[in-house]
Amino acid sequence: MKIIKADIIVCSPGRNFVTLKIYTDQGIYGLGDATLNGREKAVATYLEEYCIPCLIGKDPANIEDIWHYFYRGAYWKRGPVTMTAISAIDMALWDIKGKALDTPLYNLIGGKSRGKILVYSHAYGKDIEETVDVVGRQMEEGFHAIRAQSGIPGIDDVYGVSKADKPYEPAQRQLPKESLWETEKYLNHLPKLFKRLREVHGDDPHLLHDAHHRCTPVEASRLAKELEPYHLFWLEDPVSGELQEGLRLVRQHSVTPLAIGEVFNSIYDCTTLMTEQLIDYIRMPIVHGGGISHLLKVAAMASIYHIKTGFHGATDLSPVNLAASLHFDMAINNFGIQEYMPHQPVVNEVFQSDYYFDKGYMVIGDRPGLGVDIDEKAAKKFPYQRAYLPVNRKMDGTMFHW
Ligand code: KDG
Ligand code: MG
Repeated sequence: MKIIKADIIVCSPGRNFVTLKIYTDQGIYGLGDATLNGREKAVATYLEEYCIPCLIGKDPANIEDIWHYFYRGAYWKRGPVTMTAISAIDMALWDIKGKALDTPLYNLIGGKSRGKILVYSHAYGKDIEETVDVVGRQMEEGFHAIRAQSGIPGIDDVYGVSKADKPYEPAQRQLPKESLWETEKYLNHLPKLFKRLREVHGDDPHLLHDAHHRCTPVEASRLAKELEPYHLFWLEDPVSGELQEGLRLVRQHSVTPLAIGEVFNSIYDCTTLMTEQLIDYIRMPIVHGGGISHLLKVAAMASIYHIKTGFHGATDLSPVNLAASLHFDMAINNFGIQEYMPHQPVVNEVFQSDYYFDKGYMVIGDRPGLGVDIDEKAAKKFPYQRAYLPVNRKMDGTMFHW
């Protein structure tokens, strides 16, 4: 089999998505998600200008060799743009292999390790009581694991909380929105939220929280320690992860489980975290972490250190990535949990998938490959629109992590 052509489909059904479609001389094609929120065209150009010309004529069966061709062969290794492009190629090649062998992806990477995939939802409210109510509603919908974020008195714009009466979507079709932040207010507020959640909803639901890279190690240590009585499933991104050693302090001071990695893009971003057992869950998604081939290595290394996966799954990762993630979650032994933020219904006009939510779990079908397709005619109805994630400043104007 030979690769004869590859197209990039950039569309915006409610939000931007970049999809790579690789065609073979035997009529089989494969899809890969290449969406990097707020930097979509950078990945599309990298693929178009540098990767696709080198793909033509290659045998799509040689996934490992092609991965290294683009990783080692580029000389300029790693980085989110490059790794998202490599991830998209890798996903598309696994999709082709599954279709060629007429078997679902999970079968190619170990078969079924479980029957269904535990997912967590997003609950948020303008204040503690509203968040507590939303968590209750999601428990009634069947979720066993729920991420809780709430508005904070004195902070106008809080990560993970939608002010408008519509689903949370941080990327906006305007120049970056500037938010203002004060960590001290957040640290004082958060334990009150989780105290109330346990009072009202008891011990059963798995509760998660995303600190979204906002704390220093000592602030994160205080937070993780004060949250201990409420037994979180995980505290996510307690510190910014560029300095892996920053997690040491948090670990020394608390037994709250820690998750990190949604902005990582290679195994080298988390080797210290794994070998020193500084985390409990690794969140690098397939779309930004080097694809299925690289994540298999990350998951294998994680398993040695009792670390489980908890793939990023926000709505800026397309249904192609979600399908690949669910197959992966199904196959590996050290799967932990999958983030699940349902896409807006309009997204289903463009992408057709066979996964579905059932009583707190995702279930996948047995279509060959990733089991997801794209309707290119429908995609054309939703042209790309430039959008940015917000930026964040401290109250005095200093630039801060978002
Ligand atoms: O594009 C950025 C979002 O994907 C991110 O802010 C979402 O932190 C996130 C999460 O945990 O889903
Ligand atoms: Mg996050």
